[in-house]
Amino acid sequence: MQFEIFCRELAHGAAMIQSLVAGVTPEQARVKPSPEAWSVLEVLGHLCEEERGDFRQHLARILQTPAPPSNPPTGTDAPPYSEHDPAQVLDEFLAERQRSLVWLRQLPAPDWTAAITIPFGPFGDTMRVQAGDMLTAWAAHDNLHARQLVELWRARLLDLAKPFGVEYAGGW
Ligand code: NI
Repeated sequence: MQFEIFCRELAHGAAMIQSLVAGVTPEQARVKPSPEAWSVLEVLGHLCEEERGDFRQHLARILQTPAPPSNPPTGTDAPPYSEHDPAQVLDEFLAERQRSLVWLRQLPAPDWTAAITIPFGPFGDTMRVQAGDMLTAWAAHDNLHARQLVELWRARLLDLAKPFGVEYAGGW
């Protein structure tokens, strides 16, 4: 397990997400390019929730160690992210990621092959997950939503470009 490299990947992942939403106005952050597509704000809200309540909580459970406290605590009655300021949601995500990294780096000799079986997917399936799977999936989750933010960036650019076109850039 290349633990320190994965810690750095998680740090870079947060920086990448911050870059991908740079310059997005609060109005643009609420735009959904299609009814089923997420807005930038929804992606940021999801990343915040996942940071607080998913990866590090599951990793802590697998390693049988306490997870770091979240701010606000998970499960509290906060208003939905659609009512929040996108810049504030981004800051919350970055602060939670920082907490995660401090927590990860103080773990004493984690057993990356330790495993639990957890619910997975919408159809009541379960999955056996090792600690190493959970850490690497955490970084891959940043990657997945970065791709989504690139698609949103593209949609925003096309809109901003009007009445001009971006065909000269090459095929998408
Ligand atoms: Ni996700």
